[in-house]
Amino acid sequence: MKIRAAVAWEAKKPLVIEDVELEGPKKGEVLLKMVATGVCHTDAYTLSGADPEGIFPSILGHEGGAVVMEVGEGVTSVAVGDHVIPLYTPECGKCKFCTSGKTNLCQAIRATQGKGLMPDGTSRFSKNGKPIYHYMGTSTFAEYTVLPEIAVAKINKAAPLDKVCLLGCGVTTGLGAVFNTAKVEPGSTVAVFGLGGIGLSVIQGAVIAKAERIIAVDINESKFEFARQLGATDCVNPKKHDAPIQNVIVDMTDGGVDYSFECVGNVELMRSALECCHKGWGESIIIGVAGAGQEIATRPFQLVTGRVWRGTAFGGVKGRSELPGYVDMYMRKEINVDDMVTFNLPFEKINEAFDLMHEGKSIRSVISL
Ligand code: NAD
Ligand code: AHE
Ligand code: ZN
Ligand code: ZN
Repeated sequence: MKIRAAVAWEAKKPLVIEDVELEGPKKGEVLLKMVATGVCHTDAYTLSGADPEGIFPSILGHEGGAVVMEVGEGVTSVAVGDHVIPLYTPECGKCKFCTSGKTNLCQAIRATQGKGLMPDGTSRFSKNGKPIYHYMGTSTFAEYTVLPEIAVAKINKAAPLDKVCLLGCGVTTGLGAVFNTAKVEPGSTVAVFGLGGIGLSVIQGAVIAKAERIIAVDINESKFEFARQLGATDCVNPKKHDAPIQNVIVDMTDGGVDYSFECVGNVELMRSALECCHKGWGESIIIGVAGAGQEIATRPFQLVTGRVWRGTAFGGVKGRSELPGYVDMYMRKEINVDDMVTFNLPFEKINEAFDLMHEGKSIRSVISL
C-alpha cells in the first residue's frame, strides 16, 4: 500500500514527508495505523549521526499510539481494532532473556532490529523499489507500520492514544527506572539530572515511591517550575555554582543521595551523578544515551566505597505484560502525562518538534498522523 512517512534520508538533515510503499504483514506480524507519536531525544540522537546503529534512509520514531488494522497468519494475541503501543523492547516470553526473569531485554528479534530490518531480514518500506529501513523496530513516524506481534502491547481502548503514546518510551522509562532498576524506597533522597520527558517521569516515579527529597538538576531553568509541580523539592542549576555539581549535592544532602538518575546522555554528567551518591550504598542509574565512541570514567575508589553504577533500557519494563498496567495508572490519574505534552503538531510540522526540543522549549511534542 502507499502511505505517507517522514523519511530520514541522511544524518543531520530534516525529515522529508514522502509517499512510500509499505508491504502488508507476514506470518506473526500486524499492520498498525499510527494515530499519534511522541518525539524522544533518542530520535534526535540517531538523526544527529551519533548512533552507531543509525541507518539511512530510515523512518524514525518509537513513541507511538496505534490501532491494529490487519493481522498476519498465526497472530492470536491481538485482533483488528485493538489499541496498541509499539515496543522497541519486545517480549517474546520464550528467549533466554525473557525466561530469565532478570531482564526486560528480549533478544528474539534484536539482531535484525538493529539492522533496520524485520525478523525475516527484509524491510517493508520502500520508495521506487529501494528499501527504506525500519528504526528501533517501530518506525512510528509513518501513517502505517508493520510490527511483529511480540512487539505490540495491547492497551485499554479508552486511553487517549495522543497522550499514552508517550508511554511507548519516555514516561515508562522514567517510572520504570525508579520502580524496577533503582527500586527507590520510601524516605529516600534522589537526584535527577536532566528535566526532559525522561527526568520529569523519574520525578513522578520518585514521588510515587515516596522519596522524601528530590533534587532536580538542569542547566535550563525554565524546566524548574514543572519539576516543582511534579514533586521536586530542590532545583539546582550547575552553571550557578563554582564547585562541581556532585560536591554541591553531597553538601546539600549530608554526604550524598541514595539514588541518582542521569537523563541527559552526557558522560561527564554520568560521572557527577555517580559521585553525588552516598558512600556505602548510593546507586546511580544511567538512562541517557551517549554517542558513538564516548565512555564513562570515575575513580574505581568510588565503587570500592560502595557506590553502584547501573543502567536501564525502557525502565526495565516488560512491554506486553507490564506496559498495559502503566496505561491503567494513567487512566486512574496516578501519573500526569497530559502536561508533558507541550505541543501538538500536525505530521507536516514534524521537523518543528526537533527544533523545539533542541531549543529547550518542549517537554514532548506529540504528532498527529
Ligand atoms: P530532552 O532533550 O527532552 O531532555 C534533556 C534535558 O537535559 C533538557 O532539559 C536539557 O536542558 C537537560 N540538559 C542538557 N545538558 C545538561 C547538563 N549538562 N546538565 C543538566 N541538564 C542538562 O531528552 P529526553 O527525551 O528526556 O531524553 C533524555 C535522555 O534519555 C536522552 O539521552 C535519550 O536518548 C535517553 N533515553 C534513554 C532511554 C532508555 O531506555 N535508556 C529511553 C528514553 C530516552
Ligand atoms: N543504538 C544505540 C543504543 C540506543 C539505546 O541505548 N537505546 C535504548 C533505548 S533509548 C529509547 O529512547 C535501548 O533500549 N537500548 C537497549 C537496546 O537493546 O538497544 C547505540 O548506542 O548503539
Ligand atoms: Zn525514547
Ligand atoms: Zn524474549
